Amino acid sequence: TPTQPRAATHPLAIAPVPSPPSSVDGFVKQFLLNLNFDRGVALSESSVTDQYFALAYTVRDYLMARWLEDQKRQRDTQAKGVCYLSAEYLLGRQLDNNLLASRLTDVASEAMAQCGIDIEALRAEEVEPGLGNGGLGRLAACFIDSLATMSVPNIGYGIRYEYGIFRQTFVDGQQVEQPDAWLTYGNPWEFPHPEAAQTIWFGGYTETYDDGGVTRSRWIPGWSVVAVPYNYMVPGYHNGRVNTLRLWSAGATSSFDLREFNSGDYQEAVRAQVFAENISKVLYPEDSTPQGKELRLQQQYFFCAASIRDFLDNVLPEGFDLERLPERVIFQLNDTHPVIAVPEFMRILVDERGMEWDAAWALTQQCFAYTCHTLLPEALEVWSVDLLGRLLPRHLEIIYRINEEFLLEVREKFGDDEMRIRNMSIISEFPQRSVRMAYLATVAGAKVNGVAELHSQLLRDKVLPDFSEFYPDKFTNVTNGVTPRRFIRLANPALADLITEALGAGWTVDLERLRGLEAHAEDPEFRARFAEVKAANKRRLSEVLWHRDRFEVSDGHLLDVMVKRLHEYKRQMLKLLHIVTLYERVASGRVAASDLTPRTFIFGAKAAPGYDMAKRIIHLINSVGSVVNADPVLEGRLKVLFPPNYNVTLAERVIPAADLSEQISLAGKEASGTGNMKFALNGALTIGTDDGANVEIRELVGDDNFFLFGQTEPEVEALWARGYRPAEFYRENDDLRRAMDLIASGAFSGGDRSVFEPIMSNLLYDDRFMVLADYASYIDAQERVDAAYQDQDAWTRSAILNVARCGFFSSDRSMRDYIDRIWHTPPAPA
Ligand code: RUG
Repeated sequence: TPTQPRAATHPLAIAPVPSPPSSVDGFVKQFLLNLNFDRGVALSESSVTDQYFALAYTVRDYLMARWLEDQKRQRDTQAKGVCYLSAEYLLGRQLDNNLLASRLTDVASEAMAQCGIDIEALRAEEVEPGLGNGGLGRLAACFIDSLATMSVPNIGYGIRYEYGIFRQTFVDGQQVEQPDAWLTYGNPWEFPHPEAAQTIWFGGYTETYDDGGVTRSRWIPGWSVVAVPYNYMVPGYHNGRVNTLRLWSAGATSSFDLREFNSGDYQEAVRAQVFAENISKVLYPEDSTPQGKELRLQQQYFFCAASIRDFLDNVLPEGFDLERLPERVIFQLNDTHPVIAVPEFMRILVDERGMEWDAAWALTQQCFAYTCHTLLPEALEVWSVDLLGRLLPRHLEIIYRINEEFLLEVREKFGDDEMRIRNMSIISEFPQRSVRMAYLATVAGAKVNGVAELHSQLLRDKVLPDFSEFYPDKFTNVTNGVTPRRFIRLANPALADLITEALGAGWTVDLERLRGLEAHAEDPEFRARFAEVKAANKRRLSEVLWHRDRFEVSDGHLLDVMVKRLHEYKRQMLKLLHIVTLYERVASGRVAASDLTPRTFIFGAKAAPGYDMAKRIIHLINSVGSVVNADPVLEGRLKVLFPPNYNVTLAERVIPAADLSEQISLAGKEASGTGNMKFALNGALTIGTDDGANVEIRELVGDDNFFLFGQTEPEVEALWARGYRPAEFYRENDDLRRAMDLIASGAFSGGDRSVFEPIMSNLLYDDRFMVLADYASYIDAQERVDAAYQDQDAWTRSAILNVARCGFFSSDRSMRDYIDRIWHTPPAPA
């Protein structure tokens, strides 16, 4: 396959705009230049879209010199860097982030004002790139932000999906998915390089041949597509560094068959193009539930192959000694999605570069590391041998050989324990012969990490126990984190200002400094100001929701928020049973409405389109909301709001306004969670189980500032072992029975008892995630919440302590941990 000619050692092209900070006049000039020359319009004739694009181009212009410098520096120094391989990047809007990073926020606002433009309208114009499903994709976006901020050389590699995560609408309370056509008006943040396209091959067969007396195998592929790189700037915060995110878009090798076209068969003429473009057409809307679809495997191989080749051919200098690769790069596998990169890397080394197998394998085991993000067995990807062999026959051979040699080592260490061999084999035999990608990643990776202490421990002890015994030093933990730039500075400017006033600048890149707020928590004046920030954020959210969905957030309500993907293990049903319980108590006259703590419940959740139970639960939440919101018996003291299409943009408004953060998964099911961190850092108190990173949040903020409930993971295990019969909990708890009976009676479905029957019988007779077992404890914890909320000042103190003690959850700290424990990549010198 042809490789692109490398750009020679030409002098660095300096962008025409000086680096910031700059004058407002200079900014206006550049903006007008872009409006005129890139959009082709005069200011007086320009649309909001034109103005948004011109503004984005102007920000880009200011970042450009830095970006080019960084690319040159990375080429010149060849310092060790991280190639982050991730099928998802849930970036959120770029404009504000890039303005903030480059210190241009104020200059840009003033410049727009001088042009008679309201910058808020331009902000609202940006379509968020939804190239991820939830936590996993958002984590990748936080990580690349932190790496740039910490001056660590990094290329993020992924897929430029033409359609991101679907846009969710509700019709009669039920989820309807609309395509997310985020590229309709173009994307000012990307730099396409069709001239640097790679050819990616699939299919065909393998054959052996004699190579000077050695029998080797080679791949004769059957068909190909091209991978076109699109580069995105990833600016560090206030450090003048700009890393690169490179997303691949698929196209046909030859787009058009003129003969077919001339003969009148238009469809056939473009068939190859349509087929090829399908590969990067849509993001799979799954989270924690893999879909064994051929197209998904094609996507995975497509971006991994393009990325590895890009790194070897274009990023490394010509003639680079591959033996030294571990000094130069680490490929971090974000979950199992990019694990096919491992056999691809081996194939290139052995088949294309003629390296001996053992040497190639030794390199692979130093150049890859694997992050696991789940504990759900069904979320660990497997590919049938049949499919893999058809799509990537040479890779399957390589995987077989890796497995064969690995199992020999296992036999050496553990003897001929056939059961263990079968359990550890990368190839599983049941229910069909398939490749266990998590096992392959574990064998290949220099390190394997989980994403929170508890998760890493369970990963070692429960999910991969044989492997952790075999490789005792391979397993480690890196607790997730979130970027304080987006999730405090941008999302919560009022809090950010208050913190800066109290602690001085610097905390944004050194979040442990938030500890300094502990002292301020004792200051009544500071508490009053903190409470005013929260109240203002609620008002701001109320405006957003009114504008967006015609929802009203009532003054003085406790804002109780559960936003995350809809999954049974996350237990939105438990939250709903709490709401129905409160409602039922009042509706039945056992409790007076005036005795309720006024609460507004906010849900945000997308369900995978093929996940029926999750979609039914969405329907139920909306149905309960319709009834509760309309029933005068509650005197407006309970409100259930479910704004559709929860995304990063909405998160940035909801999280800073929240009082209570719902993190209520069954213990042992949520690997980490990252929403939990965002809420705590914005001064919401958590009601949560001892699961994922909740455990670490609680340890840090203290039991007094956290509402713990539910079984621990060992208790869950013990209950399964004893035999869990959810119906017993239903029978024995009056509140629970009444709430469930009310739902079953059709009270939320216009009298139709069948609509939600599948949810009810699932809870009663199966309840995999022990909603009923944790119900009593949850209701009890919610009563503690109500009581605590009565004392507003004490609540605010707890909220401040949450902020003060959660600096640990900065993604900068996560990056430091990856660097120390896994990557060993020093920051690039200035
Ligand atoms: O479900 C996990 C979250 O617990 C975690 O916080 C996040 C980032 O590590 O990843 C989520 N995840 C896991 N998303 N997809 C998977 C499938 O493995």
